[in-house]
Amino acid sequence: MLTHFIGGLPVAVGKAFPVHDPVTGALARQVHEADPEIVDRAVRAAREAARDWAALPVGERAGWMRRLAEGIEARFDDLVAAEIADTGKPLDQTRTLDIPRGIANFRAFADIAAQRPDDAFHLSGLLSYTVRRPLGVVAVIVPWNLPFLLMTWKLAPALVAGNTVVVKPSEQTPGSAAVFAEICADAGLPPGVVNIIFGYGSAGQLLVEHPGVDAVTFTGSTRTGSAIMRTVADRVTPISFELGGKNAGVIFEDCDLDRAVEGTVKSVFTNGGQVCLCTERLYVHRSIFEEFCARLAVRAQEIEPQPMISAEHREKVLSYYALARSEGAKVLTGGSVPVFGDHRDSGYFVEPTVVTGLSEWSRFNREEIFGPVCHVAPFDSEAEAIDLANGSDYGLAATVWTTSLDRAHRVAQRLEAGLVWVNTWYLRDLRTPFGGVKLSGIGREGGTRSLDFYSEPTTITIKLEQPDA
Ligand code: 6OD
Repeated sequence: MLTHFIGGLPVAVGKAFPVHDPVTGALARQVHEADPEIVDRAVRAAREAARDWAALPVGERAGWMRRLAEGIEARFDDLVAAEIADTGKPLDQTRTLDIPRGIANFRAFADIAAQRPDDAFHLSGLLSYTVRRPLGVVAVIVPWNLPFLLMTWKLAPALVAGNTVVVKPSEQTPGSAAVFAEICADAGLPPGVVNIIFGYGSAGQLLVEHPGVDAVTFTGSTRTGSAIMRTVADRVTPISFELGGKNAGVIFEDCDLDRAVEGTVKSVFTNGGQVCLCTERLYVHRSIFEEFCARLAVRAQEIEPQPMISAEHREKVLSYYALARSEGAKVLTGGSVPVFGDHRDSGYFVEPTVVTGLSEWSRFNREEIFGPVCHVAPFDSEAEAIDLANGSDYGLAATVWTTSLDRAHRVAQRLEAGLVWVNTWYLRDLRTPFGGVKLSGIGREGGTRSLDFYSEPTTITIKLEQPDA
């Protein structure tokens, strides 16, 4: 049974809750559920550790981040196994993306923090400079789609900036966080610097409303994000949110069609479409629309389906497939549940699906589905494509496929999204600002933006007396 990790120790308190294997639907593990007392213990442990951790020179904290990266390398196979057990992700993706990004996150933020200069401003007779202080205890609330990647993406900058943390992974994906707790303990990380509690959204709610929490970082749905905002509003707690997306892909007639099809296959279907950056709305120039649709549909049929995270999430995705049919969409491929004839038939799979013919105002084209599915629509001009792509309440990511350099810049700069990839998708430089506009989030993390969020500057201004001439 998985236990909480508080003050450097496993804590086996709380009733058990089940985690199911998405591939088969079978019970995979039991986990202790945090109650109010456990949440309080975790926040107190983090507060007790906060002063000494913040007092360490940044170079020493960076050294701890590098030791954690080494710990992840040493437990690589255990982390891969834990992540796959909870999510049903493909082995190859887990080995090349999810777990390596944990290592990269700790190394990148160690380097960025250790090398970061402080600000200094000189103005006749005045010298001002800033010192940055950590916020204190950060609540880190992690979703189920990229559990280890996103936990470490938040932990590394929060810790290196001098904060202590209480992490609440998704109830569906506690496994890699439990292995990470062992890595922290084995590395000898000071007790209380990292605390991990397990439970449902109710445990997350207890955590963010705890008065000992100084900041909240969250990746997940817009609905949960706005509930957290309401909870912390009275205490004016700093928040950093990366929320939902309804990301557009714009495919111009001058694109390299092979690259555009393959890149779009990745951007729609990676992780079963369960990445907030996945493309769900495609706009394709009318002159290549039929060919693009046909090729995308063929490639979608070749994809190995990946399970949805839960039976409930599968029902949600299937409800959009039904909606598309009820509104008269043309289903180019998929639209149903695959039949394997083996143990996977009791898992949470849906078919990779491509549809056309729906109105831009359909809920199918306006709401985040978070499954292996996209809608494809034609456009006639660059201006129309930009309007269509921007016609969303969300603004996280977009892709543009063109061989024209001018067009690439022109269009990318007019798209209302925090992230635009041109002729590629989800290639990351961890130093860049990362986050969304509109309903897709508040704030940016990444590089020094993360360190800015996880610390606050104090400006010190000194009047310099001028010697008499
Ligand atoms: O790659 C990242 O750093 C990141 N924050 C990815 C977020 C994916 C959301 O599903």
